[in-house]
Amino acid sequence: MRQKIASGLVPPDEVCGTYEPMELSGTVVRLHGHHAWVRSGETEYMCAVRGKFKQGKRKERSPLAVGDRVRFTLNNDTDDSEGVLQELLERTTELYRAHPRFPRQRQVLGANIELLVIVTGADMLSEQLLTVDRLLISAYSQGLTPILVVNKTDLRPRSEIEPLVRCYADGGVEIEYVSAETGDLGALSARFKDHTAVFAGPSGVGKSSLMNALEPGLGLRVGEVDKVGEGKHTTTHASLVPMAGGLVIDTPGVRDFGFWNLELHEISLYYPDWQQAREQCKFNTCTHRHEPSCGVKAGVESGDIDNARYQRYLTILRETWNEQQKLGY
Ligand SMILES: Nc1nc2c(ncn2[C@@H]2O[C@H](COP(=O)(O)OP(=O)(O)OP(=O)(O)O)[C@@H](O)[C@H]2O)c(=O)[nH]1
Ligand SMILES: [Mg+2]
Ligand SMILES: [Zn+2]
Repeated sequence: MRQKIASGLVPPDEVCGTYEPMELSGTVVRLHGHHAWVRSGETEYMCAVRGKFKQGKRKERSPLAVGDRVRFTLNNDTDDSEGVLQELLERTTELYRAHPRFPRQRQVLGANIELLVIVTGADMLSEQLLTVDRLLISAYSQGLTPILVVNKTDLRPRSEIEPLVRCYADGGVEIEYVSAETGDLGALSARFKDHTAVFAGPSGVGKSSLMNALEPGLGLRVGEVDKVGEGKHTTTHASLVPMAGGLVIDTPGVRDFGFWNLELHEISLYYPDWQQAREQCKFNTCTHRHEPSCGVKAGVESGDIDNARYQRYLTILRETWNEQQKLGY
């Protein structure tokens, strides 16, 4: 695929000799420094990010995200013409979190997506469940459909994996067991046709490897085996690529996925399988911790709600409270 168009010019007007800028629309596939790469048809155009597209709203680092639909013009009369962004079209959905370095601000990891593919590695699954819970809360609160993918199933028997994720299966989450290594991709490849998805999860679980397996020839960079688990991030920038009949955003591993603008008592609203229990709570702002007459705690006691998942919920509540205290909320 060409990085730049050789010439995006409409022939000069014969009468006055001026060039009309050519207007195109496309999708942001990568953002880097002060440039956005925009795909329109089969071609990628490099557009300088200037003016209103550089500075986000007060609570946002950047107004642009991978997956954004934009209109742009090509108006240079040289061969290496750069596009100029003209308009950011309205988003249908977004996946966002609190910016890791500037937590008061929102960071959009992907725009106009339907599926959030939460990737984990079978070998380190127990340590990754807190991230899974945070990503599920984000998916449900942001209107995305989650798919939980357990990769690296070649490293661990299914009988050890299933009990760890049974609470999600019982809660109605779609789960796919795969191995990028052996090419056993189950039903996953059929899930992307005509959809836009984002792959998210801890570093080193095999997000890029899986995408390479799902779309041979993609050639995304993957980590070296001996460096995995050292917190090394192989993918450093989100990018959108065509994959298995749809579009997928590969993201860098998330170490922390902080919520943005979420009240403590709202967190449990995004445990859809707890809804019936929640309706039994005396207070409608119940956080299911210390409050009396709590349907969720009763559910844990009766065994209807998985205790390990509830304990992780308490951890998420505590972590979120700490994050908010630091910010002075
Ligand atoms: N055994 C085994 N190893 C795998 C599998 N999938 C990926 N790996 C290995 O896991 C390591 C990390 O893979 P990546 O695809 O770079 O992981 P990632 O999730 O994209 O990591 P970041 O880009 O850092 O977020 C590489 O050494 C892969 O070869 C698998 O199914 N089984
Ligand atoms: Mg990667
Ligand atoms: Zn309660």
